[in-house]
Amino acid sequence: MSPSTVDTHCPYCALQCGMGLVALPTGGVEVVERTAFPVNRGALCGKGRTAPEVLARGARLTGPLVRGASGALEPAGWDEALDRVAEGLLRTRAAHGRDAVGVFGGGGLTNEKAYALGKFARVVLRTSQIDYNGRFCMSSAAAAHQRAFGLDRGLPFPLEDVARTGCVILVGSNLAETMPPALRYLTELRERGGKLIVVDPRRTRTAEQADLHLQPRPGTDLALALGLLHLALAEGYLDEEFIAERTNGWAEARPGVMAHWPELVERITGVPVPQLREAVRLFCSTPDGMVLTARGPEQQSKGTDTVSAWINLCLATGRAGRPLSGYGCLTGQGNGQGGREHGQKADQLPGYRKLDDPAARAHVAAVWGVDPDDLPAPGRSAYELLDALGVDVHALLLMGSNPVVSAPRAAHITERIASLDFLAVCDVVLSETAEMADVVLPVTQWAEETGTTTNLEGRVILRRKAIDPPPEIRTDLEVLHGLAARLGWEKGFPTDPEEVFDELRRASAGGPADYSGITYRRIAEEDGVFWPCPETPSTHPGTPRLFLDRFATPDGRARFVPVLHRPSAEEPSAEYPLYLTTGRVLAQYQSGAQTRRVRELNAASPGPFVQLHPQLAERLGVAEGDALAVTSRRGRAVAPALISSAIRPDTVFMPFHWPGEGRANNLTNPALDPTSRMPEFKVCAVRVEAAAAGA
Ligand SMILES: Nc1nc2c(c(=O)[nH]1)N[C@H]1C(S)=C(S)[C@@H](COP(=O)(O)OP(=O)(O)OC[C@H]3O[C@@H](n4cnc5c(=O)[nH]c(N)nc54)[C@H](O)[C@@H]3O)O[C@H]1N2
Ligand SMILES: Nc1nc2c(c(=O)[nH]1)N[C@H]1C(S)=C(S)[C@@H](COP(=O)(O)OP(=O)(O)OC[C@H]3O[C@@H](n4cnc5c(=O)[nH]c(N)nc54)[C@H](O)[C@@H]3O)O[C@H]1N2
Ligand code: SF4
Ligand SMILES: [Mo]
Repeated sequence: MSPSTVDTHCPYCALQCGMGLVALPTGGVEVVERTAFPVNRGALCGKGRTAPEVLARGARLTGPLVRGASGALEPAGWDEALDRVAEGLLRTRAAHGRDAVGVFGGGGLTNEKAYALGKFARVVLRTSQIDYNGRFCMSSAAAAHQRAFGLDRGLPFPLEDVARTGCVILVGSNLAETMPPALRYLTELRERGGKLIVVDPRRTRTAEQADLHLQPRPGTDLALALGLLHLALAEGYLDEEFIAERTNGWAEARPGVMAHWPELVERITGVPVPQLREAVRLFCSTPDGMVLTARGPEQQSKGTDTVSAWINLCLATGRAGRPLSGYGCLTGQGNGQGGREHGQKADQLPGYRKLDDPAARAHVAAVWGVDPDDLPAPGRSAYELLDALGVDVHALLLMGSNPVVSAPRAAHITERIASLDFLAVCDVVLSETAEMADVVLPVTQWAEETGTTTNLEGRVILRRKAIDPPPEIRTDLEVLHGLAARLGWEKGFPTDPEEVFDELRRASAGGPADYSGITYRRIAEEDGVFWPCPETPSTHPGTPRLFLDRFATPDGRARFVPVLHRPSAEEPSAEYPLYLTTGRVLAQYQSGAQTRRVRELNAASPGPFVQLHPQLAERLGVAEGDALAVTSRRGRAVAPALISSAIRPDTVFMPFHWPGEGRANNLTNPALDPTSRMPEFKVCAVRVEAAAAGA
């Protein structure tokens, strides 16, 4: 490797693949292999490889924009732009009170940014109204983790363990498209003789790798998990010793399991009983095993209970808290893990502390130099916050999300955003949400700044700056510093990421996600450090594997949560006879704000589509490529037909990466999980017809 190569990580998903960057004399960077980083060992998907294209002038914002007298966004200087934001926020606060000012963050922000944004909301704005897009991502798994284990770290073990266990049940993850380099671990698993079971209503590229593919109706994973546990019990696979020694609550959970006998579960899920039996045999006849979930089972109005049901299966069969065994959630965004730990969540303080815990308030207030009584109470969850815009919340500062495309019931949310008195957006590109802003603040990108993220394994890693940003661009930390100064906080918002990280370490010390022993230097020397990693002893190695001796509950035992299956908030009816489920394609990322600006990715995935089964296509009389109108109780979307026998005949699938008439979120149901407040992105009822007929 040449000395001018800078070791860093991809700007996109939670795998946070290691990559090298070489600065080009012509500006920009070239991506080179970084084989030493263990998670991806040099492999990258097309998104990571092409990320430098978004650094180009044509793709990105090149200076601040403010809405002028004509109503259009016009170039402005930084002082004018920041003054306008400060005025906008202050005017709303004066007119409607502190909680009328909202903040919306993102799981793609580095730990330093997420921490500074949460502090800015609580200390400078003193608003309770802050949440972030991670609520739309893994919040159900996080809530279920907390309930069962007393701690939420997506994977309680490194990914390398996945390759060495006996059997993996992968529930609603299409990682062959969403984290391609991670597929290697599943391939290795099978090469070593381990088994892979995939649960997905579609036969995805991931499902094609499986020894057994279960293809349930959308929204029925809860019944499926209960049914598998029922069979495990009936067939004598429970680990009574583990249940007795390391868990509580089995007696309460057992009746719900007994109530889900195989034939009932077949009726609910559509998965034939012999396949249920085969799954139990594969999972239970090896000495160790894992269940991994992703958005499929989690983005449901019962996502938390669903994940609890899968955790119960692990606990009852002794597949948790032991080497090469356990439950894990495959977190999604670049900093999906760290972004949920340091205070941009409505109910949270740094270090994964709770805002309603007096000791936590006292600790963090002392680090921040404020009175604990001045810290606000917990606020609204992401969808509820967006839904309150223009009603109770009249000004919004948005950093790192594009809800016009990605929020459920997006047409309604777009109206709510339009009804704000004031909107400021920090972004790297002019996203669909930024287009609606009063002030757009252009910020630096991954190759141009330093900061830490925490990958899906709980490994805290360092992204390093390789090149200088264009002169008119600032970092998110500089934006917060500039705004805080205008709102009376000259100090407390440093712009040096390492200084912010050192404060974060102190704020997290003693909390569940303790980073106090992690330093930039250690991360560099050790290829990342797994939290918790307390400062003392100074030799603390970090914690790659959690729960081996005890769970993080007060008595050290894991908790069964009694759960019962229930239908989705919306089931098919005569008027809306089909299931719609939504998700991702390989070449586009999230709202597409970044990847739609990359030539190669657009060529691979130029626009939305409706995936439907040949039988359904025939019944509807539609052919490949025909424009289809998909209608739900929220609205309508139009996109070409993609006919494929990989999907259930009762279900259609749309990716959500595009705005406009093909926007999948015109259709989705914002029914919320009662515990996690996760919207039901993965299930709603729709009608499908040739577009002309639906017009
Ligand atoms: N290419 C690409 N990669 C990404 C992203 C991206 O946008 N594009 N985003 C990143 C982020 S933030 C995330 S959260 C992850 C998401 O990663 P994944 O969870 O793998 O992605 P999804 O496509 O949302 O959903 C996964 C699968 O769930 C299935 N599914 C739908 N309904 C159900 C159901 O009811 N039950 C079950 N069991 N399965 C169901 C879908 O058919 C789909 O194949 O990907 C990350 N990586
Ligand atoms: N129908 C449907 N909808 C979904 C989902 C689904 O499966 N189905 N999945 C949901 C999930 S899991 C997620 S995570 C959300 C994601 O949806 P969004 O929250 O919209 O995520 P992104 O498109 O990644 O938006 C990030 C924005 O921040 C910008 N950005 C990137 N890095 C930075 C930075 O460092 N600083 C600043 N200031 N800006 C930055 C990007 O350019 C982009 O405009 O979508 C959710 N919506
Ligand atoms: S898998 Fe994720 S982290 Fe790795 S290169 Fe692709 S987008 Fe980047
Ligand atoms: Mo996500």
